[in-house]
Amino acid sequence: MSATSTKTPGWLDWYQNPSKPAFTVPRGAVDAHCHVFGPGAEFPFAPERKYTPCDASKNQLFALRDHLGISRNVIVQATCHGVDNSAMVDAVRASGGRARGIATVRPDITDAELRGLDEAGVRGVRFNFLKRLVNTAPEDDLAAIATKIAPLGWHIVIYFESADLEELEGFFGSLPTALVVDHMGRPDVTKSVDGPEFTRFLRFVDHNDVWVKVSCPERLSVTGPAALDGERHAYTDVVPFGRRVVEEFPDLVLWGTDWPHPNLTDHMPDDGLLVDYVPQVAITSEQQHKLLVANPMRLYWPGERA
Ligand code: 0GY
Repeated sequence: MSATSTKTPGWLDWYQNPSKPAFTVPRGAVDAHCHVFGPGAEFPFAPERKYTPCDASKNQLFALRDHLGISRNVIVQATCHGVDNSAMVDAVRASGGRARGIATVRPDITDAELRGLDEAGVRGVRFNFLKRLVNTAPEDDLAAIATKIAPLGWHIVIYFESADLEELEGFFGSLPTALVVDHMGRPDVTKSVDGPEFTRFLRFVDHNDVWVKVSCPERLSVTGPAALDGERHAYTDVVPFGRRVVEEFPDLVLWGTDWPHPNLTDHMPDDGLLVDYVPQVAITSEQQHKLLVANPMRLYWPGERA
């Protein structure tokens, strides 16, 4: 690999040999948030990236999918690849219809390029508002992208910090497509689930065309314990937030591993144990089926049987 592929100092690689989950996911389960990184030698990372990861290839992702008992993936363009969607598209194409993609595009993308992405299996774009990940695009540019993708029936995945929702929600409400929020809008889990910040988020979901990923407890947790060493009750401080969203919006929730877990600095979770987090937030088998199968199938494979 070239010198430009030297990993960011302190980078944690994804967990090798994950355990088998104790929780058996329902048949047809979808991992609706994961990424591929490179491999860098084949798909170089973007010059404007904010981090350089380890490789995480499509075949490694598909092996994890099979190991966890999952059927399908939604592969979200990672910021380390910028607007070059080729690694993600290559993975989606190689999945044989078992993956969909979320792209990152510029406002000057042509309709023909968008149709090419759609044909490959892309079903949305991601707007990222985290300053540590991207140089945030002006709202005019994002609105132009939204106008271009809306006729395809795509949606927009939004990634933001909870403290920024107040400023952003007017813009989000003006967008012409469904929205999918990453990681529950990144709540500060040291605050109350009934407090003003999370209440604002729940009302935002209620008043708009919004789906929510109840993902990334490993990123949001402050107290842990971590999904390591056989721990079956990981991330207990995040559970009330996930549970609240699943209970209020059972038909609008999605779940994903977030493999290969970019930018974690504390620990790298065992993905098998991460699956065991699911029944902590989706308690009934009906909730679990909606979260893992029915909802993602409706959004990403409408009309197809799980
Ligand atoms: C996530 C979270 C992160 C990174 C990215 O595309 C990315 O680089 O999404 C993060 O660092 O919080 O969803 O994977």
